Amino acid sequence: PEIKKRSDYQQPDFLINHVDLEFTLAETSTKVICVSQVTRNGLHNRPLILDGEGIELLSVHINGIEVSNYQQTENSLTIDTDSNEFELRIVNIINPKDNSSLEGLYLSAGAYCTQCEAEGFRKITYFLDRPDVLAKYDVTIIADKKNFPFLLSNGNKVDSGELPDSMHWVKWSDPFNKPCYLFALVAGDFDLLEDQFVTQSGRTIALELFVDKGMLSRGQHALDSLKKAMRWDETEFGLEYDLDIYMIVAVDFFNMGAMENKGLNVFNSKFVLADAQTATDEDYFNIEAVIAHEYFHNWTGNRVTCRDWFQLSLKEGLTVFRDQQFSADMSSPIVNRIQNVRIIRERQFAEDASTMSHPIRPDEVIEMNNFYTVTVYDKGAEVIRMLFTLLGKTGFLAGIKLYFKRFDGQAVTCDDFVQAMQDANDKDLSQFRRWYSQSGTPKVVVTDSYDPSAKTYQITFEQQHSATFDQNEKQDLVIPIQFSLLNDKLELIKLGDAKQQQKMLELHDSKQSLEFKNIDSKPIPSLLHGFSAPVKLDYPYSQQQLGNVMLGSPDEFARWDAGQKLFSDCIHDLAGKTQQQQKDSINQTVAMFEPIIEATDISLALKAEILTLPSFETLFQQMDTVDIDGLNQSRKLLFKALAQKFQNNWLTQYSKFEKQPYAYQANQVEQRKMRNLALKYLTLSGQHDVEQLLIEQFNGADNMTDSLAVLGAAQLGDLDLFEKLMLLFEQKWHNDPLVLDKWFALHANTERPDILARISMLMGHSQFTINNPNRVRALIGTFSFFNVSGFHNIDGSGYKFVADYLIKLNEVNPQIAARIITPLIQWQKVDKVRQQLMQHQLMRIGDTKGLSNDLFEKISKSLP
Ligand code: BAL
Ligand code: ZN
Repeated sequence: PEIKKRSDYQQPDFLINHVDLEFTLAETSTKVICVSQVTRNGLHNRPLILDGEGIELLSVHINGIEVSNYQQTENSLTIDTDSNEFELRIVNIINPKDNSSLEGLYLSAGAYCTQCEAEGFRKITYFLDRPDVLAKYDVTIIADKKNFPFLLSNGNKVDSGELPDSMHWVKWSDPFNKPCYLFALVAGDFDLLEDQFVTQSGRTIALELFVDKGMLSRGQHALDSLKKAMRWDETEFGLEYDLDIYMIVAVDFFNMGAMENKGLNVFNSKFVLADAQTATDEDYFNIEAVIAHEYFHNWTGNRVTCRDWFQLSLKEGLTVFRDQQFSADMSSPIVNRIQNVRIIRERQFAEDASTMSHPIRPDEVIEMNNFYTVTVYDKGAEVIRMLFTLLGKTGFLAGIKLYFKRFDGQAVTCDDFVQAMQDANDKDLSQFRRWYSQSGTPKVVVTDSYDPSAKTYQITFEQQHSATFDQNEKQDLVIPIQFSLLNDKLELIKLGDAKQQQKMLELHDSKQSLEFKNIDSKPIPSLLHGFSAPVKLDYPYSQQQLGNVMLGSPDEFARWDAGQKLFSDCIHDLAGKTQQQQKDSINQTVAMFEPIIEATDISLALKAEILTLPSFETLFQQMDTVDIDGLNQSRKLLFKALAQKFQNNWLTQYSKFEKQPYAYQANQVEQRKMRNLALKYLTLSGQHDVEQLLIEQFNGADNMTDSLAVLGAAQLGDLDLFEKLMLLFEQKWHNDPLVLDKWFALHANTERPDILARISMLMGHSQFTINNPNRVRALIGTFSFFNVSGFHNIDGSGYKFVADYLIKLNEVNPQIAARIITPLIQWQKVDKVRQQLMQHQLMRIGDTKGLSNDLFEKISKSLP
C-alpha cells in the first residue's frame, strides 16, 4: 500500500463547486447519479482523476455527451478532457446490503445511512474525495415509502413528491459549501422527537431527533443536551447555528461515536439513547459530551474545515477542547479534568510509547482511519488547552475570532490556526508550533534547593525528550507549568511582586530556574496545577510531602494527583519486598488517606476520585518494563488493604445518603459515585454480610448505575453471587443490545481460568454479531484492552484468541479490527517471552490473505 506524506500536499487539479446527487435506493443495487460542475484549477493539461472504490460504473457524460475513453482502476477513474469548465455526469450502482465496512452507504438494522469521513464518499460515487474540494449539494432520494418514510440529507428540505409503485422522493439543498466527507443520507422508519431552539439573534431552529421505533422516551436527554450545547456555544464563543434545521439520527451499526455531517448528524445509538433504567450516569455524561462535540463541529470543522487529513487535529483537537470546557461548565470541572487526564495517561502515553507514535499532526499515513487517535484528539485538545493557558481566555477568544474572520468557508491547516492565535495576541508562537510536529511524551524533571541562611529557594525545571519509534530527533517545546509553593504549615507562600500564589512558568529552554527570596523554610512545591501540560513530571517527592500536597494544595487537580502518586509509588515499591515489608509499606500509605475520608473541604466527587486507585493501564505507563503479573498482584494488595483498613468508613459512606428517585443531577451523581465506590471496597473487604447489601441494592435499584455497580462489585470480590446476578441481568435485558453490551463487557473482563471458553460461548449469544461494532468492542475489545490476566496469559492463549478474531474481523470491518489490535501492538514494555508471543500473533495476522490497509499499517510498523 501507498504511504501518503504530508509534505507531498498539492492543490487539487480540478475543483467541484456544485453537486447534484440522485439516489434510487435498493438494498443490493442502489443507483447513484452524480452531476458535478467541474473547473480546472490552474493552467495545466493533466486529466481528471477521481477516487472510487467498489463501484459499478454505468456511464460517464461530459456536458451531456457520453464519453468512453476513461480508465478505471480498483480505486480510481481517470478522464481526459480539454475542457476547463464542464458538467460531469456519472451514473453508478452500489451495494449497501453487502457493505459491512460501515463506510459509504450501508444498511443499519434496515435503515440506510452513510459514513463518509474520512474517505467513505468514494464508496458512493467517483469523486474528488478530499477535504479541500468544497461544493454546494442538492440531493434527491427516491425510495419505497412504506419502509422508508423518512428520507434525509444535509441542509433544507426543498421539495418532495409521490411516485408510482408506492415510491416517493425528497429533495434537499445545503446552502453551505462543504467537503464530501460531510455529506450524509439517511432513509428509514423512525420515531421522531421534535423541538426548537431560538438563537441569540432570534432565529428559530427546528430540532429533530430520529430514533428506532419505540425508543422515543430515551431521546429526551440527548435533545436537552443539544439545546444546552447550542446556548453554550453562543454565550462562550459567540457562535450561532446557521441552518434552519438540525437533525440527529441514532443508528445501531456505527464505527465511530458520531458524525458531524452538516445539519444531519448520524450517531451511534449508544451516544443518544438514555433513560434511568438503561443508562448509567457515565452514559448520561457521555451523551451530553458527544452531542455537544458534534454540534460544536458545525463551526470548528464544518464552517472551517481541514485542507488535508494530516490536519485532522485542526478540527478534532479544537472541538474536543471545546466539548471538555462545555462538560466542565455543565458539571464538576475537577472531575472532568481528572477524566481528561486519565485518557492521556492511560491511552495517549501508551500510544506515544508504541510503534504507532505520531505527532498530533501526522507526517505519514497509509490508512487515514488509523489516525482518529487519542493523540490527534486528546493530546490535540491538550495542545489547544496550553494555548488557552498561555494566552488567557480573552486572548484565546480573540484568536478564535480572527480564525473565523480569516478562514470561514475554507479548508485550512493547523499552521493557519496557530497563526491566527499569534496575530490576534501579538505573541510569537514559533516554538510552540513544535507541539504539532513532535511526537512523544516530554518529561519535566524538577529539582530544588533551599538556603536557610539566605532564605532563598531555587527551583529548576528541565525538559527531556526521548526518541520515539517515529522520530529520533527532538527539540525543546514551550511547556506551561503552573505551580505554587506550600510551607510546612500547608500555607501558601506568596510568589513574586503581584503577591500571586500560583505561578506560571513558560518553560522554553531545556533548563530554567527560578529563585524566590524571603522564604522562611524549605517549601513543598505543588506542581503542574490542572495538568497544565501533557507531560510526565519527575520531582523527588517524599511520602510526607505528597501527603501535604494532597491535603493542602490550592489546586484540586494537584491534590488528586498527589494521592495518585502515593498509591502508584506504593504499588511500584512492593516488587521484591518480603511479605512483612509489603504489609508495612501498604499500611503506611493507606494511613495517609484517613484525613481524606474525613475531609470536609472537598466535594464528595473529588473525594471519591482521590480514593480511587490508579488504573492498571496508568500504572503500566509509569514503568519502562512491566512485570504484568507482579503489577496486577501489587495493585490488588493495595486495593484490598484500603478496603479492610477503612471498612467502617466505607459502611458509613455507603449508608449515609438518603435514597432519592433517580435523576441525572450533580448532587445525586456524586452521591452514587461515592456510595458505589464504598460498595466496591466493602465487597473487597470480605465483610460477612456484604452479599445481603449487594442483593438489596440490585433488587431495589431504580437505575442502571446502581444495578451495574452491584455487578462490578460482585465481580471484583470474586463472589459466587456474580454469576447469579449476571444471569438475572441477562434475562431482564435480553432484548436490549445496548444494555447487554455492559453485560458482555463485564464478562469479558472477568478474571477466570476459562475466560476464553466463556467469550467463545458469548460469541454465540443471539444478540452478538461480528457485524455490530458496539458488540465487538464490548466483548472482544474489552477483553483485549482490560482483561490483564486473560489477555496477557503467559501461555499466549489470550493473544492467539484475539489474533484469530481479528483475522475474521479483517474481512468484515477493517476499521474496527485495527482499533482492537492496539493492545497487541503495544508489546514494548512487557517481558521478552510475552513480546515474542505477541509478535508471533502479529505475524500470523500479517500473513492473512486480503489483509486490509488498516491492519497492514499497524502490523508493519509494529514488527521489528
Ligand atoms: N469527525 C468524526 C467524529 C467526530 O470526531 O466527531
Ligand atoms: Zn470530532
